[in-house]
Amino acid sequence: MAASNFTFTAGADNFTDNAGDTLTAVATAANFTNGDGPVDAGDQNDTLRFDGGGTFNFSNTITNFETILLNNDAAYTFSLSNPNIGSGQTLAINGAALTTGT
Ligand SMILES: [Ca+2]
Ligand SMILES: [Ca+2]
Repeated sequence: MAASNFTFTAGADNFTDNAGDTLTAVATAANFTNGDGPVDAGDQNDTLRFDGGGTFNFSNTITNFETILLNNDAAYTFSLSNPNIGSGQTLAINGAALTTGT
């Protein structure tokens, strides 16, 4: 099983991960935008990592990620839609980096 990495850019990003790869995609508030998608992480346990907080609106076409990793101690707001998580799938949010109480 190979590991692959992708970093979102300021422009419109679209890609499909290779079958069998475990993907880590890195996003920030500046480069994860409404214009992004389709982004299909495909099979395996794939991670969408957010470096820094912000407000993130997921496109309907961002699919097949299993984990959202909040990589910094910051405030995050997410808007997801049904197609982001396929039938019978789960999406875990890892907030271990969040250490500031509110
Ligand atoms: Ca982008
Ligand atoms: Ca996946």
